[in-house]
Amino acid sequence: MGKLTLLLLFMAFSQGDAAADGCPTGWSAFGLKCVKFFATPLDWMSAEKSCQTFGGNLVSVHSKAENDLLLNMVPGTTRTYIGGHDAVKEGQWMWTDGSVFDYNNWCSGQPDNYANIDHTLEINFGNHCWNDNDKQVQLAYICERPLE
Ligand SMILES: [Ca+2]
Ligand SMILES: [Ca+2]
Repeated sequence: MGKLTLLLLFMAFSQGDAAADGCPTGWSAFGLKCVKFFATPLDWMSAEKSCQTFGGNLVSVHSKAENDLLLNMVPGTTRTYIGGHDAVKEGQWMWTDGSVFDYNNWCSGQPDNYANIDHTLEINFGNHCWNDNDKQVQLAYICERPLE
């Protein structure tokens, strides 16, 4: 790359609309990440791909405090995807961002692998707990991206 190209790249990064908390406008600080709720329903894979366009993934959750923060972003009873799945191996839950699956808030009786097609994770089911769901169902979703 030429010096001018590098300079333009530097300016592009420098002039981003990052807020004081290190997150772009419309995104909220969430530990060492930024998160945003997207109301337009998508199937789970399309939701993950949408998050990837922002350099992120569907959000992962690692504590009750984080789970509560996310639930506060979700309007009312809106069912909402996050990044958990057991699509690789039944019953082996993983996060799309590669972090360890070390916390859960499953609803009573869930995950039930209903009809053997429930392999993706929604966060605001029933009494605001987690459900494994059919990935084709279109739901709202929450993305995460790194701090800037
Ligand atoms: Ca499953
Ligand atoms: Ca289920």
